[in-house]
Amino acid sequence: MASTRLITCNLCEACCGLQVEVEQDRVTSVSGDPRDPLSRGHLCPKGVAIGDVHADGKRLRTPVRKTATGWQEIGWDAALDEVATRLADARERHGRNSVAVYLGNPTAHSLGALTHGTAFFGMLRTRNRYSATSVDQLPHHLAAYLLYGHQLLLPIPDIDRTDHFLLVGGNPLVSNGSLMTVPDFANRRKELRARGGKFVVLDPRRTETAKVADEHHFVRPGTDAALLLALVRTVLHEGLATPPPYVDGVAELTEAVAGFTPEWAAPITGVDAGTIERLAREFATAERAVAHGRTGVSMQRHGAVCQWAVQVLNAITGNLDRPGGALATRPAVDILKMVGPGHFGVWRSRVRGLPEFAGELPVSVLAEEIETPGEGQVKAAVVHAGNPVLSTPDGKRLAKALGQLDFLVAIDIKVTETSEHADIVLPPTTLLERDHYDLIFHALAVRDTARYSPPAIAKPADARHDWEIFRDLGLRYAKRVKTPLATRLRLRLRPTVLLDLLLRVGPHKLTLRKLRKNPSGVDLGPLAPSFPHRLRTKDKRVQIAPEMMLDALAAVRDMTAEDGLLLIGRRHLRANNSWMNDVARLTRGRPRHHLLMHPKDLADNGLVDGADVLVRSAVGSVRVPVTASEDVMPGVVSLPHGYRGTSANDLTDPAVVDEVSGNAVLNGVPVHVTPV
Ligand SMILES: Nc1nc2c(c(=O)[nH]1)N[C@H]1C(S)=C(S)[C@@H](COP(=O)(O)OP(=O)(O)OC[C@H]3O[C@@H](n4cnc5c(=O)[nH]c(N)nc54)[C@H](O)[C@@H]3O)O[C@H]1N2
Ligand SMILES: Nc1nc2c(c(=O)[nH]1)N[C@H]1C(S)=C(S)[C@@H](COP(=O)(O)OP(=O)(O)OC[C@H]3O[C@@H](n4cnc5c(=O)[nH]c(N)nc54)[C@H](O)[C@@H]3O)O[C@H]1N2
Ligand code: SF4
Ligand SMILES: [Mo]
Repeated sequence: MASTRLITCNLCEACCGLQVEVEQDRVTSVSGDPRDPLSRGHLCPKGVAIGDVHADGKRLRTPVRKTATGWQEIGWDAALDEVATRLADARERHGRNSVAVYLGNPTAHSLGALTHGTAFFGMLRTRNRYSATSVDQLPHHLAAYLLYGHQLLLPIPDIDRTDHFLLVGGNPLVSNGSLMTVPDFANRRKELRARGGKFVVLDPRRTETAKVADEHHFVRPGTDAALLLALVRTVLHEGLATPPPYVDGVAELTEAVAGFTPEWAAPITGVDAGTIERLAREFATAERAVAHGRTGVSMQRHGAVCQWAVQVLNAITGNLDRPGGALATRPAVDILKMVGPGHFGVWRSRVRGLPEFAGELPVSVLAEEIETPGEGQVKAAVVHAGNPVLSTPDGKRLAKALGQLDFLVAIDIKVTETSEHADIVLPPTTLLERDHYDLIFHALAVRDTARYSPPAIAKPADARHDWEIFRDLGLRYAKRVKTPLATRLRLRLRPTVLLDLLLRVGPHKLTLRKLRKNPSGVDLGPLAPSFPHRLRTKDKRVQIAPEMMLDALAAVRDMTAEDGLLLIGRRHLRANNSWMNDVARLTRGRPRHHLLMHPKDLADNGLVDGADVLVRSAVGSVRVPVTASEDVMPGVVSLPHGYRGTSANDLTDPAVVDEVSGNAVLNGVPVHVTPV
């Protein structure tokens, strides 16, 4: 007998409400839930495949241990005992910083990993904490921390009410939005057009999103800081600035950006000076405008300056904290109260001296921290829901380093390019078997809503949820390492008990009961102004020109027009980072991990459309087929990340980071392409 269940998809940031038909433990069909106030019936091909992740024959159902003859299934008690013992041993022998932690992307998409993982990882008290943040959005958090006083106080584009949307380095038609949870982007874009609004995209590739924009301009990868500062300079220089009264430092800013003229930026960025001036004027004079910069401008050499400049552009044009501009959300669970405001550079990495942010080090230093002997060397590691061998710079080197560890445990649903180096893999249940409330992405959405979903499929008796894994690891570890009673008690509470508490003390005073009664979600309304009182800065004011950013301008000023091929990434609607490339439903048709190159560059380099080519960078090479495309800017090649054997991160270089934040530089990587 089939039954219909309502779930919240957690595969990307869009949080779509889905209706799934379930027969025993199988999903037989999936559709969008039209009653969801945020996703409004939207779903994408990955959502359709959510049952395939669950049904995957290669998914681990029990813990496995590596032996000389291959993986051996072991019971939960034996696995958890061994992991807790080995981690405690490493700490006793080599100190607490000898145990590293890497948290991958799905961590942020799991209720139980957030409620219980944070407690367990806190118990390890290591400074060697890493996550996908530093190959993704670290510059956003740093900008929010400096300007608004909290790493998670990220103003979100009010796309449903704006008249002018300027998007730099994002592809929401494919990604479904990022740091801007925006399901159903296609229709929201249509509504913007119907209101008479304008949509402008700046991207080195004419992407799926760029194709539906009113205007698209190619930008040379890694040069957006020059472009954005020239926009800021034009607004200020032409007297178009209308910052809100709680913004300080506009005079210092005006002086600091005086030299960043459109004429200077044009040859560097490839966007002509007249266009830069016009874009600045149109943005500043639109009734309601908002700029948003995403991964294209955060995983690049001046990522922090870019994300700061995006905030500056919104603020000086009066579009910060106003409808149709960028506004702080007011989610049912106030994550600003759960997570600290952040801190920067309180300690530095042992080998290279890169700064921590909010307790994490940039993952670009992980391999060297494992390889380099001495006090504080990483000897053991926990990888949760991550695949850094494919997702972080010079993954090949990291794989080798992981192989040298005394002990590695991976908490993952599969044996992957990363977890294959583990001694033990602990597999949690999948989304369909556990309840879900999106603690993070409700707080980053273009509309305030709240949705709780109970499990759609009962978990087998011997399976463990991720929170149960953390609970059982934590309680075992606490037998070896002195642990506060509060932590031990917290580990024993179910995530839903914590969730109910958080909802009750949240700004909307909701309860789990109320959410259970409204399985398609509760609408809490459009984003609303809340500054300056919700600012977390000490004086409730915004210092728009923080010293750290002004200091960083010197390096931007040194930029010159350069040639040579630069590598950028690419996402596909039917792929999800490194881990859904083996779902049959999604991978039918032509392979899509080819290199895109402009026909002129093909000819200049003596290459043939469709042939295999060798892409070489400072750290490595990959062999892939090349496809001619006028959709990439001349001088740019594009390769998606996340593919075994042709990993883009065999080309990216951990030695090169955004000098301000330490974020990896994954876009704008110098490469040579030759025939094979
Ligand atoms: N060159 C280049 N590199 C990039 C990027 C790029 O654009 N270009 N993008 C970067 C970005 S934005 C990100 S976020 C990172 C992602 O980097 P990572 O988070 O390191 O990698 P993912 O590919 O997301 O791997 C997720 C892992 O979690 C496992 N998993 C899935 N569901 C669950 C679950 O419920 N529980 C557990 N425990 N495990 C689960 C999957 O099997 C997979 O192994 O990659 C970054 N790397
Ligand atoms: N289908 C699908 N959806 C996803 C994911 C996925 O793998 N597949 N991953 C999820 C994750 S973890 C994230 S973080 C989000 C990312 O969400 P987005 O950032 O919206 O997604 P991307 O496709 O990486 O978009 C980055 C864009 O930046 C452009 N770009 C590259 N270099 C530069 C540059 O130097 N300057 C400028 N201006 N642009 C540049 C690229 O061409 C690309 O179009 O997507 C999420 N959603
Ligand atoms: S857009 Fe994202 S949340 Fe929505 S169905 Fe697709 S993967 Fe799931
Ligand atoms: Mo990401």
